[in-house]
Amino acid sequence: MRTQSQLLGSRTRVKPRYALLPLEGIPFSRLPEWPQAEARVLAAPALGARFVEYLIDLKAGQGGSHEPDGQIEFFLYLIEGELALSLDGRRTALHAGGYALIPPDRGFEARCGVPTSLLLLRKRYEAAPGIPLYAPLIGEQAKVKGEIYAGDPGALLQVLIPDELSYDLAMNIFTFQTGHSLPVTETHVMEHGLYFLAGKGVYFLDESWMEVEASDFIWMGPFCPQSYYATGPAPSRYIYYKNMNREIPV
Ligand code: UGY
Ligand code: MN
Repeated sequence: MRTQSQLLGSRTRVKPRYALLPLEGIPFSRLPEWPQAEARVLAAPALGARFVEYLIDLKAGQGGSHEPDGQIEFFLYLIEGELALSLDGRRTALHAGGYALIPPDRGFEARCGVPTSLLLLRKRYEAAPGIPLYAPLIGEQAKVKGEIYAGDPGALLQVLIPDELSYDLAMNIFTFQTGHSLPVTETHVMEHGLYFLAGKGVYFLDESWMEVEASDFIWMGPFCPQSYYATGPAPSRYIYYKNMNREIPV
């Protein structure tokens, strides 16, 4: 929140093919499945996205739960704090960088002991003939090797979900050293929900370059031209969603 002596100019942009949403402009909401949490809706069908992404802030002792409905899958990533996640009768302690992918046939419960922030993505699972549903997946970012991206050691990609047909989505983390960039301007059918974890840079979206920094969210719709340069002084990092591995409906 700005003081009364500050100006109201904003980097926020909402366009048909993309949105740049600095966090300061997004109000809190309550959610039935996370009743005491302060939730911010980062992406929703109302924006044009075919998924929902929340930033959820929890105070110590707060949490959430979900009953399976056979249709919606969840990806959860801890930005800070710690979360006890109960799934399939087993409890796992997630710390910053911890994540879980929960298929549509499973429910879960989550509770934190310290103030905690997490990203939560909800998406309609896309079944494909002959492809079995995956099992729940729990992991830690620190244990996922950063692979050199397109031959540039200044751009490392961590793939949090195996690139296999049973998964209809990818969640990846990019880390760029200052001055490094994506190798091309991409244009692809997949959408992105991208949250900046650290640093700053300039993002190309559709027809314009714009400054971005930690805690910004970007939605990129299908075929939105996109590229990125990391500026400085520290490395920048973002986590992003991408729908993958399915036929494109006609
Ligand atoms: O995987 C991707 O499509 C990724 N290279 N896009 C991006 O970072 N905007
Ligand atoms: Mn992309």
